[in-house]
Amino acid sequence: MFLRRFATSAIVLTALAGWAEAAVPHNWQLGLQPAVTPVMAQIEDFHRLLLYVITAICLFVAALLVWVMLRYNSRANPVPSKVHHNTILEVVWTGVPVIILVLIAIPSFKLLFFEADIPTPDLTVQVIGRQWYWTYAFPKDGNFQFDSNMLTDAAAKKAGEPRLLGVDNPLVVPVNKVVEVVTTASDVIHSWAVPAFGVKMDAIPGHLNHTWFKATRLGTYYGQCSELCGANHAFMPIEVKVVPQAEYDAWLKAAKKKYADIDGAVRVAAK
Ligand SMILES: [Cu+2]
Repeated sequence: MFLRRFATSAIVLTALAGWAEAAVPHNWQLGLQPAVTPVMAQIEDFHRLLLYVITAICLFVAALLVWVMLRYNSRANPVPSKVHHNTILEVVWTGVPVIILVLIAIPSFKLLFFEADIPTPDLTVQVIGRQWYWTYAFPKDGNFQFDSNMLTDAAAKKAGEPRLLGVDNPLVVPVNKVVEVVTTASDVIHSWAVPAFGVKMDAIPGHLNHTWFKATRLGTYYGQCSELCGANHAFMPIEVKVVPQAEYDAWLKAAKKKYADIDGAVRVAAK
């Protein structure tokens, strides 16, 4: 009864938390940001599954502890048992955790392979981490690149952007398209992470890492550098606008012209 009530309130809390959230973190937020990509949806499911498993295990261990304290304290049980070995019990308490871990490993590996297996991309974006901003390059779509810097508090307020998350030049991608993300860095290791996409990929100098996302909902999504990279690590946010294809095409056309003169290391890295 208690367990069922606990599970119900956990589900209600999770649902409420999901309902109340937008694409930015909130005070008193419970749970993850709502999933916007198939990968994040699966991460959410896996996260929920693990939450139920660990809740059950914690309750079971706590109940055992309470039972031992009440039943076998010196007053309730003045003559202690001399039993020091029980083969069946040892086999069970070794075997059951092994079975639980193997059962958890199956969906875990499925998810890992789903993330690692990049579908045929509709577009490729190269993400270059720098101290302390991001450069986005489109090596296949016109070979241009631009820098994305955090807005100051005043500029963010004026633009209606969230503080410490809004940037001057956000990355723009079309909705429902597979975006291949190739990460690298020009100085130290950074990490490009957008929670709503379920994406977190290290950006390492002299190395190309690949990942992908397919955003299925329009909107603006935020993330942050997730690898400690120096003094301004906390001030190189990520902003991605997911827009309809037509809007993306218009942005791409304008961006090619706007950023045509900007040159950089991308040509070397892109080929
Ligand atoms: Cu960083």
